[in-house]
Amino acid sequence: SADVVALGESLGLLVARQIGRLQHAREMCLGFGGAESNVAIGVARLGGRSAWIGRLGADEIGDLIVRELHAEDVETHVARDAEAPTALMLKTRPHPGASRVTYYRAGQAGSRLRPEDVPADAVGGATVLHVTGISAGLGPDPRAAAHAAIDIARDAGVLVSFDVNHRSALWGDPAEAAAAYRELAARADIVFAGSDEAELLTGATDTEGQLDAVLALGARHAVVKLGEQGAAEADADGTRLAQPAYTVPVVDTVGAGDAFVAGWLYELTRGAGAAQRLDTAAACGAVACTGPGDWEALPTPGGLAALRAGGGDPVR
Ligand code: KDG
Repeated sequence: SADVVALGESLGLLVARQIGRLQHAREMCLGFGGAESNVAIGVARLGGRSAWIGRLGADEIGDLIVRELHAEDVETHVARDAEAPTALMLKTRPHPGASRVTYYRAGQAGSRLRPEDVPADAVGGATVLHVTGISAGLGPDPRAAAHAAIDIARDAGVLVSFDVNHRSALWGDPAEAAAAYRELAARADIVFAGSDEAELLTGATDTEGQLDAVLALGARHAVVKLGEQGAAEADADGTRLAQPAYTVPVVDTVGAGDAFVAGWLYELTRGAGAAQRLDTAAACGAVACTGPGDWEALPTPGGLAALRAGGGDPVR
């Protein structure tokens, strides 16, 4: 069974080759992404055992996602949907250094994930279940599936990890999003959030206040990701740590937050303490920024060693 089981939506990804508006794009590169499968790939790249639970269309984009996850040694538990296609996201660079994502996901297969799609054995046999706020935003069925997976995990003594992963495009009223996130965070042992997401979740504007508020929700570990400022963690046992960021040449920051989570969870499953978890998380987040794509630049142990040695190509 897997150490880390991640549940969520993965989507086909089309990236425009040229700078400019989507309507002027003529060549697109095909791949895939997904916050939760990014985490599963990150754990597998480090040598951990990971699995991904999701719903995909009975189509070739779905086949591509399953094939790529298998190629990355991620175990898959996938419901194939005969009535709805796999979701897509189109990424453009309107101008150098900026990126814009257009989602075609409403009503697609990932939004039809439901509790019956959750394999109880895969969740119950894991060390950690990872879910995100995206599932809550996709609709009532994926939200219920996330809660069903948490029910199984908590009954089986499996740790629950929750990353807010706020996607404003999925929500009308941010207050509705915040309420849904609080419901999930209150059931999690580990809560991850970026600074803005932590403010949405807790109402606190400073990192220390955000960490305290997340612990007050019942989490054992509260982690606020601060991008170039690193990260901060507060644990129910009184541990409080700040982690500086690693400096790397940045190519693409999409997926860095998921890489951070992958490194943190991987170390947790190996029994590492807070300092080691945060350092590996920050290193993974940094290395993930050194190449294009949502998951392609996720580090191997060699990549982490190269980064920590202060040189070399951090990915190979
Ligand atoms: O964190 C990266 C994800 O955002 C990306 O891979 C796609 O899951 C995705 C989303 O909802 O944006």
